[in-house]
Amino acid sequence: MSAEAPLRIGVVCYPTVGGSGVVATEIALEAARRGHEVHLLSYDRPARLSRPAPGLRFHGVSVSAYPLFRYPPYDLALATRMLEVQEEANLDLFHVHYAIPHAVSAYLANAMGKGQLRWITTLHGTDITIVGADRAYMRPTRFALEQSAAVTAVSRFLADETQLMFGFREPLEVIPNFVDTARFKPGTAGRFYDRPDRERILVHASNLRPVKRVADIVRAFAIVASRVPARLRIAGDGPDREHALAVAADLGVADRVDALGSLSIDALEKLLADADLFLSASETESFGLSMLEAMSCGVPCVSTNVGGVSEVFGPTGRLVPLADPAAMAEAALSFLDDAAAHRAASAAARQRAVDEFEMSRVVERYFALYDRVVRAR
Ligand code: GMT
Repeated sequence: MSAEAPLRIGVVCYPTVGGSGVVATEIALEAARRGHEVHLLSYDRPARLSRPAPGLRFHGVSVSAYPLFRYPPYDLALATRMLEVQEEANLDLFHVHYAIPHAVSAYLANAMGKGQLRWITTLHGTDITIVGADRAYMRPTRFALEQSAAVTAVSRFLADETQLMFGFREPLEVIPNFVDTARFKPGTAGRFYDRPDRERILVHASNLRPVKRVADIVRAFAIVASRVPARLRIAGDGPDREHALAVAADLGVADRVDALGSLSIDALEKLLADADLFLSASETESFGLSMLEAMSCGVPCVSTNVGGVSEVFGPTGRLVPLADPAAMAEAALSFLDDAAAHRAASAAARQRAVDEFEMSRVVERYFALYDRVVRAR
């Protein structure tokens, strides 16, 4: 079979705005554009699957709300749906994103289907660094990874963590996340030094979970805003939204913080394209997809020096210690108080996104892997 032969591919992911769902959906859409038959399974339509796409079918997975089930068994419902789709479409392979519980559901579907399924598992982050390290999930996750036809990780950091924390000894390919640099590109509105009010637009985009430490971003922003005209735009929604807004009120910057909620991809592109700086204060970040999208828009990034972020930044952006909003503010001001430094950082960020993480080139590596897995049957 040649790399170009159309395949029948099942993709399993979480549908939320989080990066793994974005990566999975973009791969699925690209596979469909290239003529493969794609079946995408999730409990909801993924955020980036806003329009119907020829060649791609969405299969919803529903879990019944039986009163006895304090914890509805999604992994069982997913395994059943995977096997049904396998039988109906005679898939060549599944590609599951985020190990828990997707890889375990794949194993179960395969066992029920007497060995019909092959699946590739892509590790994204907390499936290894936080959730996977929980004793309750560790053994089934490691087992399902060992049974996968191939396992990939989105950064070297995550691959190393998987080997270290899981004692995982099988081959593990690093395929980084990617960005469509034609969509995520610098805007036409110019940067702060082009605007009459010289207001600096700082952005953050995430699912606002505790791991993102959004309050640290607000604290860093308050320092920045005490030195230069500035506004913070927060995209996304999650459990720490109210806390972040309360910190903004305590620090007297509530009127300069916009909590925008979940955005469509078009709105996110516009937000990033017109921004001056992206801030990330995460406790851990295996990759940091929204930062890559910001870089692609020519937006310099400042992030905590955690996980795989340095692999994404390369020589661009600035890394600061965890839980140090003052250091984050100083790093931010090094770009926001110096137009020449900002121009250089903006160009370097865009260049790195184009050179290292352009979607079509990275996705090609997944298709090569699909081909290898199918050939090895
Ligand atoms: O692992 C998570 O927290 C969720 C996951 C997701 O579904 O968004 O995020 C991870 O995967 C992204 C896509 O590969 C990465 O860009 C994020 O860095 C990673 N998050 C963490 O490691 C905290």
